[in-house]
Amino acid sequence: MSRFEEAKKKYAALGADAEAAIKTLQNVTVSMHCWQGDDVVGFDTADSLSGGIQTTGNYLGKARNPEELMQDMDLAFRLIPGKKKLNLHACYAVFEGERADRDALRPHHFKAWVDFAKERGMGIDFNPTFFSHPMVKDNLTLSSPDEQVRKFWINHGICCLKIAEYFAAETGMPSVVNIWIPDGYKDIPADRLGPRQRFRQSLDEILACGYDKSKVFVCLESKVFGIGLESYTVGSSEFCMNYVNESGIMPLMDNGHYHPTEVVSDKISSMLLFHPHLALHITRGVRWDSDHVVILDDELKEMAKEIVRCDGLDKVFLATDYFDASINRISAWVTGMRSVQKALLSALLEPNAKMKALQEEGRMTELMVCQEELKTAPFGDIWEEYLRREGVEESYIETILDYEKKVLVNR
Ligand code: RNT
Ligand code: ZN
Repeated sequence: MSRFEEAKKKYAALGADAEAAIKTLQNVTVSMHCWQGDDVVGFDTADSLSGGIQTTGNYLGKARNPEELMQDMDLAFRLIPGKKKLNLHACYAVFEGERADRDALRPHHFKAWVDFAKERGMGIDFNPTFFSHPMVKDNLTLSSPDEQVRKFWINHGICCLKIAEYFAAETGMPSVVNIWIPDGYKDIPADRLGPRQRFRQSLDEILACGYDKSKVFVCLESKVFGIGLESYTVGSSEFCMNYVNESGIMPLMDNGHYHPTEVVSDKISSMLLFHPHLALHITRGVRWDSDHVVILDDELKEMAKEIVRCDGLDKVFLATDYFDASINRISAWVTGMRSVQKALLSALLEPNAKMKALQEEGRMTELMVCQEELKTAPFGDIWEEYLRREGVEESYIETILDYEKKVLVNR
């Protein structure tokens, strides 16, 4: 009997169906963020990264233009199993000749990405870029008291909704548009209400532009603090939660954006109870940094379990979001995306109906033993079979180091 067949039997004895788990995972889409490939630089301004986020490290081979970024993403896609979607930021516009500022971006500035996605059968998610730009004034964008600044960024938001409509029309797949602003203060402000009133007003103005809600799903991402913006964040959790409830848009939770002992895994069930959809930015927070490469750690596994247990695979939009400039950037993509899939597969390999019944019958002793037994079940054999069926090689480090030697060192 093959290792897979053996493992399948062991899972069956625990009450889980390995064949069904693999089939389900093969239909889950994960959106891969383009910005790991060039340390969130983009192609549209000479401004360095700002907005309370930071990349550290200067590993060789950063993508310097659209061609290099696409080439690197292609290698990552080849090494990642499952269905993928492309997640773009507005600062990745590809200009041919004439350039456009953020408030004047048009669909044709993203044609190269549409061609890229269509050739690979992928949809495109999108993010307005409210940072790394001279119109960010005193660390404020949509919440700025300067009307000219605020209007500039409202126009940027509206441009992005139009571009997302174009993505959806061209690829035939809906586009998730995530609004995240870095706005905040380093030190204690005197007025916490004013910026939030203006942010609310700005969001209302963006959403009033009239976009196709059947194809473009707008979401709002909260944050607890940014680097250099430690004392006050306009788009806090409470602001964003209330705003999405009022406006009917989708919440986005980034698991690097909460207090260190707070976990997004515990929030997923509550969010799905009150929202038809939830978007996630999957990352790994380490002390002050919210954006380390995703690995298969306990919290990632708990998040995946919650999505599966809440029957949320069709309701949750999964996207990666992290940036590490200190290691090979392609390996960062592959490790993070594979980790998300590993966590989902492992969650799908749990006998959830049986465990739920144990909980309801108050049989907590048996529930604990069952959960502990699952931890040493032969997960690796099922993962290998999944990779084999997806036609993806198991080990990826050699391929990446080879590409580093042949391509990346020459940049
Ligand atoms: C920043 C947010 C945001 C960004 C991207 C680049 O803290 O997580 O999602 O990471 O927009
Ligand atoms: Zn995020």
